[in-house]
Amino acid sequence: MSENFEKTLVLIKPDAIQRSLVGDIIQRFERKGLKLLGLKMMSLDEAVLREHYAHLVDKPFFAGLAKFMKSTPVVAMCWEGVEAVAAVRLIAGITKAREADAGTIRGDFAMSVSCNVIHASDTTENAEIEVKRFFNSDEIYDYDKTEYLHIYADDER
Ligand code: DAT
Ligand code: MG
Repeated sequence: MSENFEKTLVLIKPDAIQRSLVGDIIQRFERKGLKLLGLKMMSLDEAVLREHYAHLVDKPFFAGLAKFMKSTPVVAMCWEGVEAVAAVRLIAGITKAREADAGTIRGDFAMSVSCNVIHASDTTENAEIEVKRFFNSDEIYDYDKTEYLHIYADDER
């Protein structure tokens, strides 16, 4: 397998859970051609949120962000593909959902800065850390996705 294959972490946030968008969101990643390696529902506590949002703990909105992220369980997913981290960020759309491009998940499903339906890892370094933060190694599945034969050219796989 090409070294360009990457794993990335996506969280479906509480606003999307409340608004019954889980299926629509998963479908976007499936239709793109990404491979699902891990999927589970989980509740996040303050400790994991302080770690996950370490770059934001000093912001005035952090308390509200943590309360929101604890308000329901989230759906955690690990997706794989060639340069998957950037590809997933692209289809996620920018943080401020009401300005996100139409066709992106945030652009199509959300209006808010904080209630923006999904989290997606922003760099390959962070993706590695974040997949490990939310998944044990035995929760990441290794299998052949036969569809890959049609998703990538021979020299991309
Ligand atoms: P992203 O989720 O696009 O990677 P980020 O890492 O800067 O954006 O922020 C993480 C989350 O924190 C973001 O999805 C929503 C929330 N957030 C960011 N900036 C905010 C703000 N100015 N006010 C309220 N919530 C904010
Ligand atoms: Mg981020």
